[in-house]
Amino acid sequence: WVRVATGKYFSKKAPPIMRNAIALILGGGRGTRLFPLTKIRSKPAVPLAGKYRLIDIPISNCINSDLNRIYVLTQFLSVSLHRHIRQTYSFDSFRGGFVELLAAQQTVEEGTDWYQGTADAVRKNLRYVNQPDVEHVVILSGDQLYRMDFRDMMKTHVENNADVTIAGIPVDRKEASALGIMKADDTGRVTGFLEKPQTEQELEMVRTDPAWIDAQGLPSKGRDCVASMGLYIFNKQFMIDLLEKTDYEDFGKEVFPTAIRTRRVQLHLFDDYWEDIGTIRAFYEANLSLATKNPPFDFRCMESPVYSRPRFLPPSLMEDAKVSGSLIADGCQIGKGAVIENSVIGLRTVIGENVTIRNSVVMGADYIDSKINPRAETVPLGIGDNSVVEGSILDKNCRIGKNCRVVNDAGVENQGEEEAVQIRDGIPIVIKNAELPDGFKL
Ligand code: ADQ
Ligand code: ADP
Repeated sequence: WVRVATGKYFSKKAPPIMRNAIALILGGGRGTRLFPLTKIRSKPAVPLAGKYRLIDIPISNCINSDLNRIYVLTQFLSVSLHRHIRQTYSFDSFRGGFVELLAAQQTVEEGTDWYQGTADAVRKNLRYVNQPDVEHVVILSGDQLYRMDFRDMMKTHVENNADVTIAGIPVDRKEASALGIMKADDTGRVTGFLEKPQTEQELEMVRTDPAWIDAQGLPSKGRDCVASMGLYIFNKQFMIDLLEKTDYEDFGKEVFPTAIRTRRVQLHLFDDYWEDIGTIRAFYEANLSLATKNPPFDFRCMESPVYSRPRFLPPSLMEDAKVSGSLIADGCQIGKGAVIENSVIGLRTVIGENVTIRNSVVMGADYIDSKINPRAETVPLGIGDNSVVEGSILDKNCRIGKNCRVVNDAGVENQGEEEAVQIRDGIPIVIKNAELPDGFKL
């Protein structure tokens, strides 16, 4: 033990548990499930909760877990993502650390193919993993909303001498077909893993007795499946050997079902809010759930904040609006008579007079329309007077005219590929930079 000037004691023998770990965040495949939000940007750059981006969630979890060496794997590199990372995540030289983007399109040596799957994406970047002081590789998904201290998971991994540890959450069997489902023995060793079981028979093979979950100290509440959360800790050497000797493309489909037979694959149980927001419907619902009194995920957490780019925007101005159950980000201007209910209103949104916005996610704008040199020929940025927006997503920099109606009145499920307004999972989406003329009706 060493006594330092502050009077606190530090043990030289107990290095921080994350010292030899790096994180790889899987920032997205082709991004088709979030299309058209991913039409002109990579998935990690998709705006979330009015002022963040998807990538801020896993990066913040890493930083709050003492994990400061972070790579983000993405299929294509947008200028905005690069700028966001560079301007937000710079570490001081005493603490050290970095957030580095690795884009598929830029890896010439490993071939010009896009990453085929999650394991393939990691394989193509093994040279960053294979550093002398790296012992553990933490692999994370880029499209989930949750708060987790990865030090707890690392503890499970190290104490069990595992080759790989998978974070798992109890779920209802209704959700099982969209997730990797595993079962474990009493020591937490994973003995069965099936990616997205579709039939009753498959489900039976990996089903967990709710009593087993209760016995682990988590209330099962009848849930009889343990789902992989898509978060893994690998021993570096095991991972390198495995990926170099096989051509497995996917962790869930190929790596785990075989690894459990010969290696120690450990389960780390977690039971708190965790949501995969990789589809339009899930993304929409997760955003709206934040605009409630007791949100399932609380951004207001002093101990473990979510970081994002500081922007120095002015507070939002509301003239005489009726706002209920909504998040209003900085720099907005909301006109007289506006009604905003259960919605997320993003940075710099301009809302005209008597506008109604219900159950909608409005992402805001990247800039404020210039008052000095307004572009007279275009519809002004924001939502024009008397317009109605319901149950919709408005991507950034939308120009919606006066007396418009963006509501899925006809109940269409999916529509459009190129249009300014498209429908996915029943949700109208006004794409980025779209301009809707006065009187537009969906
Ligand atoms: P899915 O989410 O269906 O299931 P996948 O499509 O492989 O799996 O995506 C996992 C993560 O990796 C996502 O964040 C995705 O954006 C990203 N990703 C996918 N392909 C990529 C690529 N080529 N390059 C970079 N990033 C890529 C997975 C597991 C399940 C588990 C769920 C939990 O396979 O077992 O239950 O996650 O959400
Ligand atoms: P998105 O990925 O959401 O489509 P953009 O490429 O439009 O994003 O960039 C959005 C962010 O970048 C905004 O926060 C905006 O303020 C900032 N930004 C845009 N242009 C510039 C610029 N030229 N210099 C610095 N920041 C910029």
